[in-house]
Amino acid sequence: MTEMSAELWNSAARVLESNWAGDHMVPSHRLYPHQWSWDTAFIAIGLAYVNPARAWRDLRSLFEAQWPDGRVPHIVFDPALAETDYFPGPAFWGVPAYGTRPVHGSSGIVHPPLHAVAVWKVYRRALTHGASGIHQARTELEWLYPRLVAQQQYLSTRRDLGGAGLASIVHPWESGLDNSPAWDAAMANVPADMSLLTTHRRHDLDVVEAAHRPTDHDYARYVGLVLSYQAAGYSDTGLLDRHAFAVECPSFNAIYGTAELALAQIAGVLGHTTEATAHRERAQHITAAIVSRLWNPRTGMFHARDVRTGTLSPARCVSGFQPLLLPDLPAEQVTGVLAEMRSERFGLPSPSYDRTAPDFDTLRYWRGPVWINMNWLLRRGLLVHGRRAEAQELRKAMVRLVHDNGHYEYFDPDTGKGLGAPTFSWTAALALDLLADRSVPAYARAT
Ligand code: 2M8
Repeated sequence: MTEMSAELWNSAARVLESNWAGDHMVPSHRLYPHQWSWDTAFIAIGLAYVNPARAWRDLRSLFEAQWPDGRVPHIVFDPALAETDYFPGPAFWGVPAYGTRPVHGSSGIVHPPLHAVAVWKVYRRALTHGASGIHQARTELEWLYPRLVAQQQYLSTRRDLGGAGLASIVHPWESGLDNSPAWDAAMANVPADMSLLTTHRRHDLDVVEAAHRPTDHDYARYVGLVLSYQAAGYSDTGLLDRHAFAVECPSFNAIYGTAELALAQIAGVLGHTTEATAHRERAQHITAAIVSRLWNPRTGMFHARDVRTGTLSPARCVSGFQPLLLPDLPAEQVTGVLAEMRSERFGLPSPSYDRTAPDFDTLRYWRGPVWINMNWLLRRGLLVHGRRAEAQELRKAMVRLVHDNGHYEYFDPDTGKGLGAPTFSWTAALALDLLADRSVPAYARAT
């Protein structure tokens, strides 16, 4: 390891150590003090190198809060914290605690289902840890597998609002890419009742500059959408007729498809051969649906689809590259996405939004800054399609960015300056993985 790598490794391990909260990790103590769903997946991938027992504990903690209908909530609330430590907190969501873990309830919406991928990676890592590590990993795999399957089943049975085999998100928070321009067109139909912000106070602006966060206008809509979903007890039945936002996101669905591939590998290890085949077939169906519903041949990339109007968002966002994660993506789409990724609009590492768009914003959250998790997924997609040189270039760029600027939540795409939370868990965790893992995903295409 070079001196730079060793420094980065040690600082990343320290961030993860300081963000441990007893039985789960927090993304950041001040800004995000509870447990977040897809953060848990990214974090486990890196935590597996420095504390595998905690990686398993964190994943298990999240799934202990899974709802009876299979949904894995996007936030699980820590009972040791006050309502005012994060907005919207547990009382606002009004969800009971499911399962045995002593939590203060959860949110009612989901996050991208990256957990099967994380579980598979943590398991593979454990195989290098000797007999006791392997024994624990097998036990965890057996415990998690049916829960991961239930998570996918919730999405396929309750969230296929478009009826074509993709999962719809019903709140921008479900994408993990909160104020991405990908939702602007669909959000224009969502009423923004600004009076909601007089009764509900934002906590994020006490911690981070307003110019780096979503606007009040965005938050009024976010709150309104939760109230709308909550009105029928977070039921998905008839949602299209009564809820103002339903979108098929290319990143969410690419992860949804990739999860089936990871589940196929887990099912194989557990001896569920027929199920493994069914998972692989489902991944193929999801891939085909992404291509037929979200590809725009004129832009040469994937776009979010508004299920209520049947239209594709015009915005070019980094989420539109993520179907590269899928090994069966046809050559036309692979070539198109790679060309767009290398164009002057993006580059490596890719910003979250088209640099040439008039409203590209180098500071405002998911509307321009570079995010490590998105670029980590892009690197994985490049490896899946045998693009080793570009994957290596991206790996080096990410390592350099985090080393030089710190384990920030996101980065100014022009200067590299760190933005948002300064000791952010998934940035640290993925830095560890980038330093350690030069491998190619098992189902990568042969080159
Ligand atoms: C951000 O989202 C939360 C709401 O869930 C927020 O802004 O308060 C997003 O970046 C999301 O992707 C992430 O999981 C979460 C915690 O890191 O923060």
